[in-house]
Amino acid sequence: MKLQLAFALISTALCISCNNETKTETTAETPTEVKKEYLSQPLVSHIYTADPSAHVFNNRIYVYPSHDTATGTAEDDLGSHFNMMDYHILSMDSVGGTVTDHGIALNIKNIPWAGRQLWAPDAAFANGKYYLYFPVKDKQDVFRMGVAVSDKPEGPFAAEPSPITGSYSIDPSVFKDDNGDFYMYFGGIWGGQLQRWNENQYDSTAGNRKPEELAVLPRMAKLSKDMKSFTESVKEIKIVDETGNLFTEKDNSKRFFEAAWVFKYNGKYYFTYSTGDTHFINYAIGDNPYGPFTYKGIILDPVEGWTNHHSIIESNGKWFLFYHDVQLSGKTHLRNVKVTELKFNTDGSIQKVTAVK
Ligand code: FUB
Repeated sequence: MKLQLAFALISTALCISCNNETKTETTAETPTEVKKEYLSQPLVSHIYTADPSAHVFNNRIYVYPSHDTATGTAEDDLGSHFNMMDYHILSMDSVGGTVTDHGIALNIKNIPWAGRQLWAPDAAFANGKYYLYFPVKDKQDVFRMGVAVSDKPEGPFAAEPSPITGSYSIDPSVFKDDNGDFYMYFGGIWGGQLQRWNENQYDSTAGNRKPEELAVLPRMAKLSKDMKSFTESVKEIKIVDETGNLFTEKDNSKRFFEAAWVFKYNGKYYFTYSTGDTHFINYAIGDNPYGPFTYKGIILDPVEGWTNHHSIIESNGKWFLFYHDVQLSGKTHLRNVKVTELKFNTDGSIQKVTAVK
């Protein structure tokens, strides 16, 4: 705890020169034990960014992150301090190249049904348009998924007047299968409210699962051709162990928490996700987009900060893991996105990444 605090004070001081959103000066003593070795450096340091959803559009890498801001909202277990107001899209011609911030792509004030907290987005290209998918609490404080449309990958995006019918919770992630079908994977427990949704019905009194109970499952639905609605009712996705059993809530280093991301490798579907309170990014493999997915292991060890959220893409024959940590601020809600190469073994398993030592 003491060590974490010291880290926070030092990095806040460093950030004064690189970010106009953190202004608090500090005169902390410099302890010797806080030296960290980072695998990668932040993609940008003039704003705080998190939850990077990366895609290759028109031979360029676009990153759709959350835009973290210091709004002064008090921290609580439901994540109220993650009080984001807009999105900025980042792009680069290749990993390691100059990163462009394209400015505000969508502001919460231009989403008619939105209440508060613009969380982790994703994007897709279809019908000659770019679609930005985002979770935000509606005016009743229930998370829903919205969609906004643009002619350009970097926006600006125009939000549809209402949320996607039947959508709920957080962290939309849109996967395009080889046959052109799109699926949205989503959900997040605790502050993401997924535990309140059973059989697609909302119960504001439903609490977190008890340790012996089956863990809450992530959700998915196929997207319609218009990319603005679901073609089917929302379904649960099974993540099972090698013997086919579902995880219980006490298996919290393996069960789903939030940050779903799906990709295909050698004909197999990889469902990847964060374990939240144990801070891992894990993966499970299946034979079709609906699962079940069999748990295989850890992709990314805990990073600095409470949340762990990622995306995985192939670009120019290499695979990359986009992730975030709190190197610039030391504060859990002021994060910075990063990228590193991801390597597969010949049997399709993934070589685990440790991003900080
Ligand atoms: O950025 C807000 C929330 O924090 C995201 O929706 C979660 O995945 C976690 O990263």
